[in-house]
Amino acid sequence: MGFSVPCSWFVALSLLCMGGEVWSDCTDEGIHIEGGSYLLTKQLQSGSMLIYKCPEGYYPYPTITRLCQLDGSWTQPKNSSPQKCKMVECPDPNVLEYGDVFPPERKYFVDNVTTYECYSGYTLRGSARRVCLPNGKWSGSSPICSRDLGDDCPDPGIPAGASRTGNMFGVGDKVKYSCNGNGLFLVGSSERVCQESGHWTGREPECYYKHTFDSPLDASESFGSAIKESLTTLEPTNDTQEARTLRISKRGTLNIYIGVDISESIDEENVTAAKNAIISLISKISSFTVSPNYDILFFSSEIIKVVNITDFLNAKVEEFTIIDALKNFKVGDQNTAGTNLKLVFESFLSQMSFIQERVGVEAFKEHHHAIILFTDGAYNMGGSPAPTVQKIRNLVYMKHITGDEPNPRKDFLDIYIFAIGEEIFDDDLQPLTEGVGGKHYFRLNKIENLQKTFDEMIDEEDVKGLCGLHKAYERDSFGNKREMYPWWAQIYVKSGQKTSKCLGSLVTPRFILTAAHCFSRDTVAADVQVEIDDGAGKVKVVKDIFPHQDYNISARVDQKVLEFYDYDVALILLETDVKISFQARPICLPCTVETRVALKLPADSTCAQQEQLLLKDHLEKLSFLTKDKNSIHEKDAYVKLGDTRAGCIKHALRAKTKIQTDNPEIAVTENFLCSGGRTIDYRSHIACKGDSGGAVFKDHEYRTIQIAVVSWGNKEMCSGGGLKESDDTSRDFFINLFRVVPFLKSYLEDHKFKGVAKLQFLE
Ligand SMILES: *[C@@H]1O[C@H](CO)[C@@H](O)[C@H](O)[C@H]1NC(C)=O
Ligand SMILES: *[C@@H]1O[C@H](CO)[C@@H](O)[C@H](O)[C@H]1NC(C)=O
Ligand SMILES: *[C@@H]1O[C@H](CO)[C@@H](O)[C@H](O)[C@H]1NC(C)=O
Ligand SMILES: *[C@@H]1O[C@H](CO)[C@@H](O)[C@H](O)[C@H]1NC(C)=O
Ligand SMILES: CC(=O)N[C@H]1CO[C@H](CO)[C@@H](O)[C@@H]1O
Repeated sequence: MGFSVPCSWFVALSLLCMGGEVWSDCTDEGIHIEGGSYLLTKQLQSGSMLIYKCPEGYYPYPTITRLCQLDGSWTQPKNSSPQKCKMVECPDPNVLEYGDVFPPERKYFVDNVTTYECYSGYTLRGSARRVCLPNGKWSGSSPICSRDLGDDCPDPGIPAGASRTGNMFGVGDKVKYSCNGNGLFLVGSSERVCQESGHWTGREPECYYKHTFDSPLDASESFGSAIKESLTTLEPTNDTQEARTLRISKRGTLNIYIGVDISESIDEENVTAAKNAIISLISKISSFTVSPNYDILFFSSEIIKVVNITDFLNAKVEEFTIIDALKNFKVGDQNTAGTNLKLVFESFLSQMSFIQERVGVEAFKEHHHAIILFTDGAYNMGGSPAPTVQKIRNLVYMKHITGDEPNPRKDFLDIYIFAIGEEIFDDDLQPLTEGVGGKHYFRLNKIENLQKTFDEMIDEEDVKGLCGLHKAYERDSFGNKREMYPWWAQIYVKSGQKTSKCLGSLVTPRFILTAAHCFSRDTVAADVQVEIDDGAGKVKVVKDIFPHQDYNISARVDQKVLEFYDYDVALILLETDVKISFQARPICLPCTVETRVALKLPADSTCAQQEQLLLKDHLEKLSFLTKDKNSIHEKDAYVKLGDTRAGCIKHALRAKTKIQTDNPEIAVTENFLCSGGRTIDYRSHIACKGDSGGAVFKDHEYRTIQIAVVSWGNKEMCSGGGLKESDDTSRDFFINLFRVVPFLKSYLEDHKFKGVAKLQFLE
């Protein structure tokens, strides 16, 4: 060859060795496949990749891809049998101990059904019936026949296709797995140790063929639980607690490094699909309470940095900035020939070293690192990435860990690899994964499955408990925006022939918070109807209503306040729980433990600290909602605090029909927040009649915290409702929830209501 780059068999896979010289073309002779089809990446030119395709349930055999070589010949698979589509096989289930497998066969193919029975005296765990699936895996879970012999750990069983050494299941005992037979390789933990907790380390390994793939559901379940474990902020309640559950301590930082292969082996149109999958991943991660730092790059023979993690050290980087950077990325003139996986790890390593230098060694100890790589693993430049991965381990573990040596820092590094491509280099890729617990190596045969994996990754069930969690953008086209404001409720109150409307907010699955003035003294539960569309019926039956005990509209008539709205809050108790989902979820309330966690305040922080954080400036921008026909809109409320408050509340006196005193503080007590007015810089919206009782809220990252309740205004400016802007003197008054905590606590925390979920308030 006319140039000096050494060409290994690996390099022969790429275009790199072709230089600019003219080479002979290949022919289409003898390349067809029985029962399938093929495609060519560059017709019959040298360097073209031939990719065989088979219908579902079949795989190309003996090879998946062939390359048109420089001399005009196609690479030949080692096995010279004619190319055809073979039926997908599942690994041998006849490895069951103390039980029988029906039917006993030598091989099992797609749709074959097996059933399992244990010998007498043994009980079955796992699936009694399994079906061989088109992705080469058995449905369900491994059957295990075991007898209770008082072992510390349960019998870990033997996965299909594998054999196990080690039959002792006491604390410290070790079992080892390998896969039997031709073409099978092990994915997952090859070794598991029985722990004091009665659990085995790691996760049951699996035996894969080259034609075995993870379904998006498999991948999302295992990746989702692994990533969730590192994302959920778990606070150390007990310092002697096992270190594993403390992946991110209060001060902890999560750094996520993402690398996407765009070399020719993963074809170009799929880059968009990969980008969308990453956007989906980032949005999923952001639905947790932790906001990680990201480093995102695309790579081939060179790397293209899209998001630089060092930017996060200087300032907060918003999620949309990251997403925009990803969306705007285009594969341009970059040299996409060749793959340098080593360079990718070197880049991540240098970023880690940079972070360590910047934050210092002590603070770096609190940094958790997760590398997520998407590639087929066909690196052909730069050499093996393994030594660089070792350097990353040494850096994060803060020492060189060998063999079975205990590693107290093992929870601080995870390397996940999503192997995607027509032909995957498992032997090179799998050893690069790192981390304890969940699975770290995934094989996906289609890039679409990547997006599905992340879409399904975090189950709504998993984040059910989180108050105020919401999506940042409207996802449905009906304009009902439930996913943005999952806590909003519509309230109808009947009074004789008339029905009036208020808004409210879901604060626990059973309670709605609203304004007391929505009800009259005679209102009973049967007059009230709550609508909140949780997917299980829109209309909710009301069991009881509880206005604040000090609410009394005529309490200050003698002081010339004809309508006095202090303590204008009420709680509505529903007959049954609202079904919690992304469409219906409680908002966070002040002075609760949940809000403390959402605000990432320390465990010993106070209610006053929450207030300072949420209402800190002399002007604080809050929001509230209005309903207009069938859609809801967000309104701005600039609340005047500190020295600007007096100037705001004096306009209360304009409400002549309600207030005839000349001292505004008699009508507007300290319990009210004041909003409205306009300047060059801002303009509040004005509350309309139907907005009463609605939440006045503020978002903190992905959580919404209710700060006040819409109570009354000094001017009637919007009979029709909708988004009306304030004029110079229009003002709205909201009940500040920080002033009515004892009321909230008495209903939401105390044990008055059997079977109703309680909130935990701060001391
Ligand atoms: C398993 O599947 C193969 C291929 O479809 C079929 O020929 C065979 O009869 C099946 N065996 C059983 C026990 O269903
Ligand atoms: C912490 O956990 C350990 C082990 O579970 C227990 O023995 C100890 O009493 C706990 N300490 C506190 C303060 O709860
Ligand atoms: C990332 O940013 C740091 C410092 O801001 C810089 O030194 C480094 O070169 C950047 N990395 C890349 C790959 O652009
Ligand atoms: C409301 O306040 C007025 C004036 O102080 C008082 O007469 C009345 O009894 C109060 N109503 C209730 C229900 O407490
Ligand atoms: C690896 C992979 O998923 N390749 C896909 C790239 O995009 C084309 C066209 O959309 C698909 O046919 C390939 O399967």
